[in-house]
Amino acid sequence: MSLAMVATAAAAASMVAVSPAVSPPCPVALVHSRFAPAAEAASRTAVTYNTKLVPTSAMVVVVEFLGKPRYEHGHNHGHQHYRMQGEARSTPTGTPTSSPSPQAKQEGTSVMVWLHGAKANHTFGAHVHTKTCGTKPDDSGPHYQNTKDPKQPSVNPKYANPQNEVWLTLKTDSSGDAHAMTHVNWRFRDSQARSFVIHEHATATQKGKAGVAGARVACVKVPFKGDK
Ligand SMILES: [Cu+2]
Repeated sequence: MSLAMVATAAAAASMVAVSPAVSPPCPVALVHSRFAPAAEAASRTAVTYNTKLVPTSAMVVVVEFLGKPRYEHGHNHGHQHYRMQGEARSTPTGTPTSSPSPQAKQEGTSVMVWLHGAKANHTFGAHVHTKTCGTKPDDSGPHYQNTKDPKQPSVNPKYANPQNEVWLTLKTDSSGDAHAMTHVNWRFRDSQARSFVIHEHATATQKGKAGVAGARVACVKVPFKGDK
């Protein structure tokens, strides 16, 4: 192989590496933290309000990425394997684009969460909230909604539902570990979704109670991003 051919092959390989078909999407927000006592909220990324359910030894990872994963069903162990399928971050010629195409925008947003070392065999409801975490559980404000319910607090299933808000269910195993992800068909408005809140039980869906999941037991500061 001539030197020129080697160079061409290397260039081709590097172009394959940036092709959206084979590279995972870049996370637009990624937080990895241990939970601190709520009193330290000003300086810490993740805080707990209930150390029986989420001890300070527990850890959390929250990842937001644009686009959606492609599911691949695994064999018979009840969970899904997935491969991330990103949106175009560059044109086929490798030239960076200034904004995602309308097609890419339609692919929405995915949020993945790993919880490690929380109360074992417990089901937590969790959502993206509008404000950042504080020393008090309510400091994180209401749920982030793509279409805002004019009536707040929003318990109307028309607005308080997992397509208009970001909901996850974290069901821990016997070691207190859980993993969950969700996908919505829209992008966050920048700086308007600032925390990931873990609640004491699963999220209700019925009228008058939609989106309610009990006390806020822990909070993670996440700078969720939209298109900009
Ligand atoms: Cu919530």
